[in-house]
Amino acid sequence: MDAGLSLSSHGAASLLHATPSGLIDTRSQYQHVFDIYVPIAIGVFALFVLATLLAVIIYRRRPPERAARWYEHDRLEAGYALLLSCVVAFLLYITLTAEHRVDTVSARERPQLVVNVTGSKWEWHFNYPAYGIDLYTGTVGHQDLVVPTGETVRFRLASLDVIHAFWVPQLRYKHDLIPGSIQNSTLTFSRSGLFAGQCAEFCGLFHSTMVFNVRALSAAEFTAWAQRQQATGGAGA
Ligand SMILES: [Cu+2]
Repeated sequence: MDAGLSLSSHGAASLLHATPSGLIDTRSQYQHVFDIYVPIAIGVFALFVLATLLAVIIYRRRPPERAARWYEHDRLEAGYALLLSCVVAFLLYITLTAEHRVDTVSARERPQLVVNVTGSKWEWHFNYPAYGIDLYTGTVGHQDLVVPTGETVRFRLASLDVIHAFWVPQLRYKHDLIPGSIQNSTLTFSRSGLFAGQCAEFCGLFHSTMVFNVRALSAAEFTAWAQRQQATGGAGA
């Protein structure tokens, strides 16, 4: 799936897989995590189904004199607990490692554009400090978050009230907005396009109306758009 999104860094290039175009791709990190989680989840599910079926067949109703006498098995249970603990520790390790790599890249990258993305009940506010542009989606607004392609864009994610999540499904990108802190994401859009976005953290009555679009334009088109916004005070499209 080429969604046209990459996360790049000059300083931490060796930390992430490079895409064929030379950009660093955060999605491959998460793909790697996903590829490990899914087989483990399927294996655990199959184990539970098998154990349940065996229990139903082996311990089905029978005359009282033939019922099983034992009800616990310390060694088996300890081994099972140990196995599950190892699986959890392993999954935590690969998850936190992937997140650390992405955070490292976000912190080191020097962005060409910074966009402050603020979530609140129930709208998005996109602020471009270098251009003095402010965009508000309003409730059920499909206001576009406009970004240039081929340039490093840093999103500074913040929330005014509760936890929201900045989610662009087609780009396979999601990041929480935590009240009281700023989360940094540094992304590079490798091709232009329009991508639907949505708040992905239940945040109250109108959670489902927190929608927006990401519109990736060529660098020249973006500059023209930004100048139009500045000239019209945000009334231009
Ligand atoms: Cu929300």
